[in-house]
Amino acid sequence: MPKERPPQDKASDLASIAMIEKAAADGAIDAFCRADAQGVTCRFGTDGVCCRMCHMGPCKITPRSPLGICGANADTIAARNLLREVAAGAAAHSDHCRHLVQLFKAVAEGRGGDYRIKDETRLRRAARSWGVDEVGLPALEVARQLAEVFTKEFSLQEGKVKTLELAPGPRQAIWDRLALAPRGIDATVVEALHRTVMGVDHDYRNLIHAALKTSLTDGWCGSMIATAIGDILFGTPKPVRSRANLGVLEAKKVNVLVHGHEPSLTEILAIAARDPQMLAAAKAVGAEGINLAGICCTANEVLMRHGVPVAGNFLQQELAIVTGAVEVMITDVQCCMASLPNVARCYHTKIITTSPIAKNVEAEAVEFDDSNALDCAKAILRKAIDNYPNRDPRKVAIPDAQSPMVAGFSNETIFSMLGGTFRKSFRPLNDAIISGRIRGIAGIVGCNNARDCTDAYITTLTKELIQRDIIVLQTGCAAIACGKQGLLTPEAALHLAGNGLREVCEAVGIPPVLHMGSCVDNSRILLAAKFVLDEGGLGNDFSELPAIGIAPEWMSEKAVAIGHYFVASGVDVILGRPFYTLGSQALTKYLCEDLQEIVGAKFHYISDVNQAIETVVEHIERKRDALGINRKLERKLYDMKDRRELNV
Ligand code: BF8
Ligand code: SF4
Repeated sequence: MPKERPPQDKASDLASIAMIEKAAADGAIDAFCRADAQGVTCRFGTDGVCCRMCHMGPCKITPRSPLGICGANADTIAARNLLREVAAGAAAHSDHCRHLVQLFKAVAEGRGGDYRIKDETRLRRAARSWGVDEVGLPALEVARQLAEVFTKEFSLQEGKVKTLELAPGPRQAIWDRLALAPRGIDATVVEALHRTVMGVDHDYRNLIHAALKTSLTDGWCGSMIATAIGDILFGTPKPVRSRANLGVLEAKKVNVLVHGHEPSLTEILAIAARDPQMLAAAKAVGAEGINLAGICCTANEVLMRHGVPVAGNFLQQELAIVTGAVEVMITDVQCCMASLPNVARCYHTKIITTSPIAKNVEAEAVEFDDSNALDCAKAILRKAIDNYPNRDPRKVAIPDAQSPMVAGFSNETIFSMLGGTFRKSFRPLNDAIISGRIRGIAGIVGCNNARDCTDAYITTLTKELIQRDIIVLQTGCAAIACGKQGLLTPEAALHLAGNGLREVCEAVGIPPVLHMGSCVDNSRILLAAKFVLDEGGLGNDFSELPAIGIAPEWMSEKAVAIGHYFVASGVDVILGRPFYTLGSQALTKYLCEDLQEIVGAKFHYISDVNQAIETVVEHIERKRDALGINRKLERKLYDMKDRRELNV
């Protein structure tokens, strides 16, 4: 039997540790147990040299059999596998985007049911960004034309997607020169899959070219549009106070957890949960009210816009159920574990799936209908209310753990916080970086991973970097990990940030770690970097910025796509665990060295947090040197001769 880790090696926060222990006592099997049961990982898998692209295989590469039956070597096989991951990750973000585009189109055409355009200023700004002349047009007409532009981004067969034009000019020129600019999302993802079929692309460099191109349909297209539509329909996030960790669940209320990624359902649930009729129904079963809380990126979406508290990140989805206090967990797409109904069976919790493309044999499926959203949301809430009397008080143990946090840092917010309402500007940030009070910018993003001690790498790295005057931008489960540790409050700046960063944070009233949203909102980080470039004084291209991206505990294929679009944009990326490429020296060298010459950035595989801290600092200081902003002011002692020369 493989060895089981003690709870404190599985998770780094006390609430999670307590629930891991409770799960064991209650007979619930969680992801950590299953990770331990999996034992040592298959080397052919982690090395990326297992190929099942055709049915002569599966083939695996070993010293004795260095070629698959078709002759594909380790380089080809590992690169093909990696490209498929990028295609899957980009497809996930972009399909999520497609759903939002369809909803946006329906709203524009007056078929949007309970959805409206909430932020017309954002709509008009987006229209201008995507080349729609909005002047003099009514909002719905602007939306209709913009929806058409967005729809074309999926179907474009030739040329390149329009969203790329939001990137800085020099980066667009690099993409053009390298033929990296993708055509439509659908065509690009289809091409990626085609190229990985047996007997097509065998050049690992060409396959990575395809991976970078495909990833751009995510970061500089699907995710960018998903963020824009989210803001238009549901409101552009502004700073909002809330709380994070399992302690946000309430013993005397009906607890409803939203989990997944698509914001349309949760937006309406947030409204439905405040409905007086719903509240009366909850009281009628003896509860004091309805408590809506989130898990994963759906949590980030409703947190940013409504201040709805966050119960946890990826690896707390099962642990939330283990509290015994959750009436219903509502899932949609992505990162919702297959195990949820199994864990729920130990308690009274109902798992409800809502997407026709994401069902579970053991869960109840209630299809969510956009055109009848409020009624659907209320029907689901009613199921939660009806389930409240089934709660078994002997099984309830909500950890007394929650930290205050401030989220909602859209770029619009950062602009006005830095520059003031009347002089919105990134200038103070650029000035602080140029003067050295802030050394640089780190984007810490992505998941947590059941094979690691959850959240430990993310939170240690974040604390150490702010201490070294590096401002940290976050999204996804990494942001929630830091929220649980109290790092997302302005007060954290006082205690933990270095002197320079602290001064800046105090002056403008921001935390040293900025929560910028869900994983599709990594597009906000890309745009923040662009606004820094536009402001001037820090180079012309992303590759010149003292900035770096880090995914410390990533696990999802979506993170593979995200890593690629950051590198394709010229931003180095540190990965806390390597891609499945170590079986190919050539491919690993290509990703971690050669790409530097080609796109101006590369990947770093760094599993040790201390080494990651060192690499971040070195990288940022090297970029500062190249920009010439690390120049020491030389103090010259003048003698009489010098003085006479100065006078002439
Ligand atoms: O899209 S960070 S575990 S929830 S994949 Fe998933 Fe990873 Fe969390 Fe959001 Ni992103
Ligand atoms: Fe084997 Fe080649 Fe088929 Fe892959 S594509 S399974 S390496 S024969």
